[in-house]
Amino acid sequence: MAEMHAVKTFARVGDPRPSSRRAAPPLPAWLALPDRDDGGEEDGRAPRRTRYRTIFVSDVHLGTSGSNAAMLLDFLKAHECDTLYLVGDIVDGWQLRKGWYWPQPHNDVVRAVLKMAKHGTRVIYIPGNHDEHFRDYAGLEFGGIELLDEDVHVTADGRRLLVIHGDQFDNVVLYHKWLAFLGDGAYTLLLKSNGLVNWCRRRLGLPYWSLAAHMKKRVKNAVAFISRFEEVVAHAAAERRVEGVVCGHIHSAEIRQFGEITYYNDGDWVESCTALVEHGDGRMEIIDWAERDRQQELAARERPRPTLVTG
Ligand SMILES: [Mn+2]
Repeated sequence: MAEMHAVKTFARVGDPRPSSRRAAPPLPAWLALPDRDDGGEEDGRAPRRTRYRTIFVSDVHLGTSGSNAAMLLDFLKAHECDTLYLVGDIVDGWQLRKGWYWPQPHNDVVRAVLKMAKHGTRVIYIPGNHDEHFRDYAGLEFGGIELLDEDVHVTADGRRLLVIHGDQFDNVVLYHKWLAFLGDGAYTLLLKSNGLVNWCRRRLGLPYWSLAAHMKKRVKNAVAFISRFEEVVAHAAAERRVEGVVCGHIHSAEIRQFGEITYYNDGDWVESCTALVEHGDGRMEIIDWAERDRQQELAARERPRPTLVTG
């Protein structure tokens, strides 16, 4: 409403303001941040960091050439938080087994996370299907990083959010249409079957069968798949009697309401470069770090070149 009103005001006849100054919606804080070279590291000042209550990242796929590790490193260095959730597929164990690929930025990401843990950030690692080897260590702690199968995060405004990678729902998404006829018993069975199928594949030395990857390759209508996945995850959250769910897995950042349940997906650092953050008051937001990069690039191009001073 306020936006409409503003547009109306600017459209007034004889308005002396230049037409280029349209009433644009306010930029999100993460886009309006100072330039990276304003970090002040060179002249000894501590780099300016934005603080959030919680940061959620997933699907980094370290150990693969597709991982935007340098971008994530840049993101981590620009932020502070009380709790950092690593929501699965951080290290791609399946790819690493095929051939070792571990460039410096991948190492730097691991070091940055360990450093955060050392300096008081609570770091919780919830393994996904590509780093499911870590699932055997759930409940243990390594270098200040807690490994958990899943967690319930309580936001500053008291909402309980189930935090889970999301691959657990692959089979349910596949057989979604049947569910309407089969009911909750079959649903629970399907949830368990995914783990069982992939447990067997693992024993046989076969890689994880990812429905998400499979569907993206075969199905033209990925939108329908994503929307079905979101629905199924929200349904599972409702059964767990929480107010929302945070997941990753399908590489598609989103905040969406399904009845009483808020569905959050923190996206990925392969296809996009997104994270989910919780502000001090419990408000949640998706940060698009690649978009911020693009904006800074544009701003740098528009900035006048420094004039050469002689003498
Ligand atoms: Mn995954």
